Amino acid sequence: MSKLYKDPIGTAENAAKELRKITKKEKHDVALVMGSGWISAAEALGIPTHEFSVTDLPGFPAPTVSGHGGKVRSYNLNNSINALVFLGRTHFYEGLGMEPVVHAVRTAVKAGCRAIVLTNACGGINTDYKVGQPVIIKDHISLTAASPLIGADFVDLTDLYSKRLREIVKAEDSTLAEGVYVHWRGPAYETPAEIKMMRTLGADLVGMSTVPEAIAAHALGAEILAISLVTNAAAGVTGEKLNHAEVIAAGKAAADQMGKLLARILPKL
Ligand code: 8IG
Repeated sequence: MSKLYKDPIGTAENAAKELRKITKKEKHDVALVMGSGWISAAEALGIPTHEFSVTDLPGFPAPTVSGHGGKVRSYNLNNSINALVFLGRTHFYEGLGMEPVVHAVRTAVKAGCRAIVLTNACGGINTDYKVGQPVIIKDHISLTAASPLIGADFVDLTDLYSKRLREIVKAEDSTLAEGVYVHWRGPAYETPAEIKMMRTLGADLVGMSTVPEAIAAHALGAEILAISLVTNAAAGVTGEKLNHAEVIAAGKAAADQMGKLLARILPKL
């Protein structure tokens, strides 16, 4: 565990404390962050024991996503593991800084979670990828160069996207591809030239989330699994313009399959 991160204002610790109070669960084992397009996939996990607004916990900004965004659910899966599910997340492009972006995963780790599952919708840079395809993230490139860590906190990221967890998922579905994810600040999508640059750098996927959360949770000692859903071809790949409504539709169409996958793997992490 990173020695430098002290949760200086104690908000993650406080949020975990409040979570224990609300759920009456001393400990959660695994956490899931559901990105855009993934929120309805949570239905496959069954009936939660608790659902509440993320703003019921200290330190969370009000959600900007409509629908179920901004809700937190607690599940007891197979009568054995407690899963904490965040429906939606705060993004770096919102301009609130890094603290709110990583608050959910820090809260989860403080609540006892040893594994964190990060999901997102993203653009496909790799031309082999099809819209609606899930891809396991095996590594990342940070083009924001912004870190959630402050100070001389030299965390090793060699196995950031846990090989052990990736193997568990691939054992469940051997057809799943693995790729390198680029974190782009946004909120504007890339230009075609930027996508070409990213492909040259070795990237397969591009999105506006996940990377800060992975780093912050790993620095606190959690194991990370991250899965992207390709909801559009990246700029310049097809010649079509990028359209947010299309992204949402592709997410909805794949949500059922994604939910089933998550339900199968969560108890095994
Ligand atoms: I969904 O093409 C989704 N999120 N940066 N680029 C970036 N983020 C995305 C994209 C995309 N699609």
